[in-house]
Amino acid sequence: MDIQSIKHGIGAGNSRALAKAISLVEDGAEEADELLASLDASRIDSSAVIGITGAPGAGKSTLTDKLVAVCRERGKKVGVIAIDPSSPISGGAIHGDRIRMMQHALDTEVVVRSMATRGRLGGLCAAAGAAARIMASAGCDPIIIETVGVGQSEMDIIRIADVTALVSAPGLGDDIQALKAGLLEVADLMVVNKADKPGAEMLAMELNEIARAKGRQVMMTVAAQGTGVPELFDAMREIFESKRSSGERDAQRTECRNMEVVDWGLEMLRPYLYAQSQKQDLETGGDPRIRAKRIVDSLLACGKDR
Ligand SMILES: Nc1nc2c(ncn2[C@@H]2O[C@H](COP(=O)(O)OP(=O)(O)OP(=O)(O)O)[C@@H](O)[C@H]2O)c(=O)[nH]1
Ligand SMILES: [Mg+2]
Repeated sequence: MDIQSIKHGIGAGNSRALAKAISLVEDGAEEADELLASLDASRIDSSAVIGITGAPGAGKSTLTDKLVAVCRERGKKVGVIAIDPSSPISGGAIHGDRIRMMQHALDTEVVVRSMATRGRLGGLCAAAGAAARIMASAGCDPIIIETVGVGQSEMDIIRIADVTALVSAPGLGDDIQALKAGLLEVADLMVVNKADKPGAEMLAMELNEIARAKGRQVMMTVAAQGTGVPELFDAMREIFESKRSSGERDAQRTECRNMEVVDWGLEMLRPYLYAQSQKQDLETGGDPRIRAKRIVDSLLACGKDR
């Protein structure tokens, strides 16, 4: 598939062209720039990026799957980006996610992409941000970004997504304490999944106290049955629209773009830094931190001469 047909294919919403485009960007191909420059800004602007994050085993993948089903019932084309903290090869978590997505496997209006975080120099912003924009250009709205596990990737997701839901469930033990500390501060709404299990009401009440103080809502779902999922989708869409009209969404996206520039920049610099270090090692040696500073200083001095 040549670059012209990929560009044309994205505009026409062709899933194969879309997948190819994301691969070109991930592989750092020459044509990636031309492709990214040709994306549809108005589609990118109107498409909602939804983040699903939370405790391991809370039901994020099940919920994502059901959100996809709700979108499909409403005739929407959906993009899903699954963030995998493990390597692309071991891929244990992703395997399960893939299986759960099987019911949408033959649906060309559902585009699923998984992305590994391990081995990535910067955060997730670069890879996932570009993928989300390509999906949006191909007509996906919303784009759902789902994380696995707790860690740095969660904060990145919250940056990339316009609206983020923090998913918890009864019976997960101490995880909730960790959630309370950090992520509750930044998530747009909280979901108590597994509302069919004992302890769900109690958990919702606990979260409600925190949520009320922050002006956030707590919603209950039984993702396994799809209960509460259409309501959750509506609530997320509503938050998206209100953030869009208040300008908050634009401010968030601007911040995310800046982070993305940093990510890309670091990724592009990596081979140069490595090569310089190899050279330096033979000539001078010294402590790695000092060597790094020397390389960066000389790079910055070059920039000033221009
Ligand atoms: N009882 C009950 N079980 C559920 C519900 N939603 C999901 N589960 C089950 O909970 C388990 C974990 O669900 P996942 O969707 O894989 O959870 P996850 O948050 O994606 O898990 P990780 O990706 O490993 O962090 C699975 O066995 C689901 O079938 C629910 O609403 N009620
Ligand atoms: Mg999962």
